[in-house]
Amino acid sequence: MRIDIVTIFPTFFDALDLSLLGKAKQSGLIELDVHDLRDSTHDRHRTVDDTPYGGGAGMVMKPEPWGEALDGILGDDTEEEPLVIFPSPAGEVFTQAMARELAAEPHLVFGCGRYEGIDHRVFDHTASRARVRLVSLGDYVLNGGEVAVMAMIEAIGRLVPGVVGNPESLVEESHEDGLLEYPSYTKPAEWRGLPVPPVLLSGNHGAIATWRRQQQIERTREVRPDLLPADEPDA
Ligand code: 6GU
Repeated sequence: MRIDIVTIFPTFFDALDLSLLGKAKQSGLIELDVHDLRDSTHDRHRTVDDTPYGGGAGMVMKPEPWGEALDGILGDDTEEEPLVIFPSPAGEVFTQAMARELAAEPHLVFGCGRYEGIDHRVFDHTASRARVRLVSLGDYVLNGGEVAVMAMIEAIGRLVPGVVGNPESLVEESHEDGLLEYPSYTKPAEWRGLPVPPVLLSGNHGAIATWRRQQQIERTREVRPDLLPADEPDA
């Protein structure tokens, strides 16, 4: 998978060299390029923002640097049409299902906005030559798209085949089956007076599976009842 990121804070993404994603980059499973939006400016101050037409608080990102930066990235993609994602609190909400969908794309481009957003014509023009999606992490406001894109790339990257060594560890996770994950325990069997639930030491795999399923349903009902299907028999 190829990933391009356009941002005014390229060093933000240095953290992607760490851990699993870093290994995926080194092995070539994920090819990541971070582009400084200011490299596509031509004035002495490398200006990327200006005051909003119609008035109002804050600044808006100018269209010209975005146009030039995206020309450079989209222009040389000859094989498959890239998908351009603009992180935005006004976008559709990012989910595990969306992460799965995006993990199957050969080329993702992330455009990180700052300030009050990007001149809207950038979205319209980009949509005339590539698929475009506005994606939000959730119902709260961040100062810019960088942290959101880091989260999305981590969620997407670990689903790219080969990035996570044991693919089975991807199956039994929160949200993969629509429920929250069951609680996990390791040795010692008793710690600070707290025992591990005895069923987990029983060796009875059927009983363990039933207990874990019950825990998933109970947890989900307590903290995320919105995730429970209406017809969940044990709910
Ligand atoms: Cl994707 N961007 C910003 N700026 N704020 C957000 C967000 C994205 N998702 C939630 N809040």
